[in-house]
Amino acid sequence: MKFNTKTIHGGQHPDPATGAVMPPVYQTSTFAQKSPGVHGGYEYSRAANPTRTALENALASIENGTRGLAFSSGLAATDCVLKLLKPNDEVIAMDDLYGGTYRMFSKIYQEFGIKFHFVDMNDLDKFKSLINENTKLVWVETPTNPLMKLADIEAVAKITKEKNLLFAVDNTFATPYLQRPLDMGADIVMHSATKYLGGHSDVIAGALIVKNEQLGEKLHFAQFATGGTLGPQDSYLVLRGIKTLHLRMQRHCENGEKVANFLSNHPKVKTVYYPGLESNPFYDIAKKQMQGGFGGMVSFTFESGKKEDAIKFLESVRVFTLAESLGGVESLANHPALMTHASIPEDKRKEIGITDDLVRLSVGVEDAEDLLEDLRQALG
Ligand code: P1T
Repeated sequence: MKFNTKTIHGGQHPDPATGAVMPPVYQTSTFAQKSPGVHGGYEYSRAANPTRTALENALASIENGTRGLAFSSGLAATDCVLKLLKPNDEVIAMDDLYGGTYRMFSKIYQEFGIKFHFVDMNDLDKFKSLINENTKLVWVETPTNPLMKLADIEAVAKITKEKNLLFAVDNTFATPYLQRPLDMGADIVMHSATKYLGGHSDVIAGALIVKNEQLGEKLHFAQFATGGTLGPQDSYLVLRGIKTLHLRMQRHCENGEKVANFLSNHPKVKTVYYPGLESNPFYDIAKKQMQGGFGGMVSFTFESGKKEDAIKFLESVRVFTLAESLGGVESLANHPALMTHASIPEDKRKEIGITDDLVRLSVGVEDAEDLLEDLRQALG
């Protein structure tokens, strides 16, 4: 089955009780049993719920995995992976990450005795030099939030396989429409399903997808035992979103490219971060591992380098909405240093390039003309 068909039919069956084409929202916490322990596959909704199962099957299908797990947020999904670790274990993570992921690693799990190294995964020698007998997990976002850096998934996977390390890829920005990390050697794909998978800015959700069934069992055990599962109503919303993922992503990519080109030619704009620009240092990796476009996320800085110019721009947009989050049908604009990445200490932010004049755009699926006109007027 091709990807665009999988978004609609992958792992889906009409409801066995009624033939309903979309799974009903099984809004129940528990299921009647015939005799203690004898039931039809469902006992308690923290363990499994049929609406969540339908979503989890769709997730496994679109990422070419065997097992999908749906969580109450993207961070709950990440948290579940970290629960596979023990004190003294070490993690090597990409140096540019969503601020909340960095906060979880550095403020929660570091306190539990897990050591984190943050490195640019494009420096493979540096990456290899950090691996020791305690290293257990490699964590990569590609493209990264907010600087749109890429890691070569196949190259990293070659090393993690040799060294027997778990390799997780946060595929939130690319989505499986553009990139399928499990096919490139990653062990775990993670999503903030709040974003493109849900697609309509109306749900907080997360996902993990794996190929290896044993690993899937371990993750399901950690999820069931600690409780970060997604409710049936929200599972339904994400499943509905996935049905149009390919249509939305096609337009996100077209509009993203137009916005990136427009900004690249604007005299007030200094640097545009978009993997689809030929001038982008990650363009070759993007061509290799992202198929069918480069996504709808675009970040940029101002020629003046001034924070005030970024703020003025963000206060002036009219079609774009100034808000956290991304990946919905509507265009959003964000100031990473003051908003999504404020939890990263200032010196760290500056070191990796999250400057005070950096603006991040989530380019939606509106008419591109209206988006460009809005950017033109807001840039002044
Ligand atoms: O918000 P939540 O669903 O818990 O997902 C966390 C998360 C994980 N990974 C990436 C790449 C993300 O972008 C996010 C959430 N990001 C935002 C809310 C944001 O505006 O960047």
